[in-house]
Amino acid sequence: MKKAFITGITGQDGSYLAELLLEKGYKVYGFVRRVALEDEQHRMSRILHVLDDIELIPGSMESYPSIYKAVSSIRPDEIYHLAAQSFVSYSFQDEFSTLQSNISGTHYLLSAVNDIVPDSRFYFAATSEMFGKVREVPQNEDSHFHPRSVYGISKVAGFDLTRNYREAYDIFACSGILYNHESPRRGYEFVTRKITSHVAMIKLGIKEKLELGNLDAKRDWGHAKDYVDAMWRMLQQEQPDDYVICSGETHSVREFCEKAFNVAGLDYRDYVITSEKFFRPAEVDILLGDHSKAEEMLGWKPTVSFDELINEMVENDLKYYNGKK
Ligand code: F7E
Repeated sequence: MKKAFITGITGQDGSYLAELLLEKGYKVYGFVRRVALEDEQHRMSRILHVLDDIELIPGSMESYPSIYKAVSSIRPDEIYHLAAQSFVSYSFQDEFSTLQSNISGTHYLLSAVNDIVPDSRFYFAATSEMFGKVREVPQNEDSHFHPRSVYGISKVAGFDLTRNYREAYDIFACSGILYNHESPRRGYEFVTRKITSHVAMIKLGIKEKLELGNLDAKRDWGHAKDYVDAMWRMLQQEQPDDYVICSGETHSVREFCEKAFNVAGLDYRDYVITSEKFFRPAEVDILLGDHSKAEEMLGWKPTVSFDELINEMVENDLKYYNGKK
């Protein structure tokens, strides 16, 4: 039985990936903070339904010894490194801890993998935020990096570390350059879930308004469930490589609002207000990816459309808040 080790297993992607790997017959191990183990209902809400089928190892991406111990005890065949401080806005408020945990955490894990299981396969969660202030539209694997946040900077460093372990030590290490990916399991701080949860609360009379920042930013949004499948495919290839994973469409935050409010029969212009406090010191104006390489090499392409994604998220939040009333 193949063994997979997932960091960030309690997050949106970690939970979908754990389900996928269990379906494929893997033994799944997750790396979690000790506090999560003490507060299952909240911190592990996305993986409660698979808790009996997986094994959780307590530790921290800030502690090399805990990472070393976890990798030594599991000796995984595949490692999926998803853990990160991933909220771009927060990275402006706490630059130092974002850099520390995102860069050192990745470096510690790569180093432990190289020492203990050099023949295993390693996946790094890179991001379209590395492109930042883009020079070309759409972007592909060869596009220039110009990150616009400390989060983006930390991911460029993680990407370079991953590539360097591949080139210097022959580790089977891949990076998925994933564009925004959403689902009903998305955290409430990200704009899509913030919008769909507010649509539901406004529809049900729990809230009156939705305060947002830049409505003109454009993103390439896909479904997280599709994207974790691409991660797995990368590690099944003959050669390690890096891939852009995206929907190949770009839409503005305003368009997302319009469609999400429409699902509930509302007009976003009656409820959305903008506030300076949600604008970023440096914004990524437009992201649009080209997934030709993934399609050709991995046989991967997205299966959920923009409209389907929005419908699923709004319906889910309507059901959730209805149950709370
Ligand atoms: O913002 C604008 C905001 O926070 C999207 C992460 O998973 O995807 C995500 O990063 C856009 C930005 O995601 C609000 O200014 C307007 O232009 O949902 P977001 P993100 O920053 O694109 C990439 C691929 C990652 O790697 C990241 O880890 O929406 N926006 N008003 C707002 N954003 C938020 N959060 N809240 C607002 O009120």
